[in-house]
Amino acid sequence: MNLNWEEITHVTKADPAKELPRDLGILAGTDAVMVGGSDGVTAENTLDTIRAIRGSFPDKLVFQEPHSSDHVSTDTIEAVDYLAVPAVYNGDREHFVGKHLDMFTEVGSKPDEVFGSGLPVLGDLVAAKGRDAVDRIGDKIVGEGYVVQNPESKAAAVTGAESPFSVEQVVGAALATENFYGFPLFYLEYSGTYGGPEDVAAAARYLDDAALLYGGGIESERQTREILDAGADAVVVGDCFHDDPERFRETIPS
Ligand code: 1GP
Repeated sequence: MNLNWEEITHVTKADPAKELPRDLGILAGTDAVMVGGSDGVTAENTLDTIRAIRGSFPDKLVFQEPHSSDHVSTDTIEAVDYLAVPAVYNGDREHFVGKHLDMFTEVGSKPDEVFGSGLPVLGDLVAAKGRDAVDRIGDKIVGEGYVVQNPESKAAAVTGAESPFSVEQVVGAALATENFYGFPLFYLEYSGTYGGPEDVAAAARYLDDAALLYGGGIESERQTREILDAGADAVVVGDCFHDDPERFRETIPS
């Protein structure tokens, strides 16, 4: 992965199931866009969203954050810079490990279905093509160690994250992200509510290599600053982008 988080402090999360703001010019000051959501997302609406963003900002860094392999297609993979794939530490088995194994099982054993070459595959050829397919997406996949801290959120309902982590557990998850799982990203997800700087400050003290992202309830530059000052590499702003584009502008640090 070749991402420089020194240059990324503000990330916009665009939900493909929601309408985009009429004026996409508001994205000018954001450093990256992450396309993904928990409900009503398909590969088609994901691709439409990616294309709309690319139409206004061809060089904007764009991630797809799929919550299911159904959201991913050859076209979405080609259209984005990176696929950010969450592994939810306080979620159910499916959302921590199950979906990832399923994804690699599919890519390894049915590369044509994933990449659509149309060639018949048998025996060793399957293995060769499976490895090739993984090589093709390997450079794009960014694993995210993920903690969902708002049990009332849709993200928590979808991932089975019923219990938020204590600060000590957040620290443990940050340490495991960097020292055991080797994910390049650690994401504190307060989706829909502002969680404040406490978890961020605790996690930041233990992360040297993994980038620390905070998302949830950010509606002002003051909140953005508070989270960045606590040690996050970047804030992620979602709802406000769709619901209140004028306010969204104010979340971008000047
Ligand atoms: C959601 O972390 C993002 O996945 C952003 O949260 O929608 O509350 O801004 P909000």
